[in-house]
Amino acid sequence: MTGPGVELRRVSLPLVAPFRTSFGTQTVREVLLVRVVTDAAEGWGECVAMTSPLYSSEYVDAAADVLRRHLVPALLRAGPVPAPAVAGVLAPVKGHRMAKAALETAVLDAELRAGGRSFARELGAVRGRVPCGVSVGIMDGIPELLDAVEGYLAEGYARIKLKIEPGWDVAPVRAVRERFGDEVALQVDANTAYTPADARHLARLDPFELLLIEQPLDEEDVLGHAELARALRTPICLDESIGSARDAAAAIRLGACRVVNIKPGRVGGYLEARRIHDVCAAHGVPVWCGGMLETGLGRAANVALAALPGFTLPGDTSASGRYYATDITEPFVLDDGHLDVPTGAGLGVAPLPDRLAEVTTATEWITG
Ligand code: OSB
Ligand code: MG
Repeated sequence: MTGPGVELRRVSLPLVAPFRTSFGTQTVREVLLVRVVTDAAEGWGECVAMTSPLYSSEYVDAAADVLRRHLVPALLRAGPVPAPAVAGVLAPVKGHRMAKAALETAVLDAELRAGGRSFARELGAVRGRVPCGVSVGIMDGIPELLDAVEGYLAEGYARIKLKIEPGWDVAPVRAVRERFGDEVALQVDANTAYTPADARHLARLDPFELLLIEQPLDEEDVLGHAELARALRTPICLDESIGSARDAAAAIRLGACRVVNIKPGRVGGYLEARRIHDVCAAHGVPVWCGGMLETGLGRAANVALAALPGFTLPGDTSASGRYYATDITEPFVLDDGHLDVPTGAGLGVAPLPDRLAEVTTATEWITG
């Protein structure tokens, strides 16, 4: 391999337990990794697209296709591009923010590794460790849910998020409150499973003093969220609806959310994620760092982002062991409910070569 190039690598990692949401059940995480090789360094980016387009329109085969056919060729044609200019080079391609985020992250990682600077420092982190929450899937029954929540609380998680859907909402929330008390920081995530006609039903969650309800309505229904917000005491947090800093500004202006879940892999990368953070901070809107079942690579960058000052709520930045028995990097381990922010150059972590080889299902190399 001479000169700059980009590797697309597919890995397949079994989850420690099935993860059920209102849009489906995951048992295996198929991940697309992007490795950018420059004269000075190499860098990694993790694409958060899932196997099927059920959380959002992107999915892993489509991300690989648009990277291979459009995004990587555009980047290689542009010659050496500093990370802040990558988004502009990729802008003629509409959408595909998850694919773009992975490529930009890999370029940024290579740049920072070459310069000996960490993601945390580059993004403006103000903390050395971040408090972590955990996202708890829909279970077969309340006893199974209570066992799962008990285990996570015993591990030290600072906040519990319950996945909900029609038929699994008030009862699990009530059960968790009755068993573990009002002090537990508790929130719910519907992944768009409700409609505006469910407003009165969702108001039944109000007595449980949740931190927030995440994305109850369709991704495109920002106005619907604004109307729902007026019918609920529980603050609305948007996830799927926020694809950019402009989306965040509009949603806040409309009164569609009082909290934002910032998912770097969904908004086109860490630089746009920071702009969302800045917009929210300017409006006094608290944010937290979302997750997409990332490996240690994506987790490292998420934890760095979560150390910015506006991230005042614990994120879905759980320990590696919540997802994978064996991660592709050294595992992130919870300490008193926190994860340490990596301090090494770039992401501060790298894939363990033998482990990476074991879980790799395909690789391809793209050069100009
Ligand atoms: O909506 O936040 C979500 C996982 C996959 C896709 C969407 C979501 C999630 C989670 C888990 O809730 C987040 C994580 O722990 O990585
Ligand atoms: Mg969500």
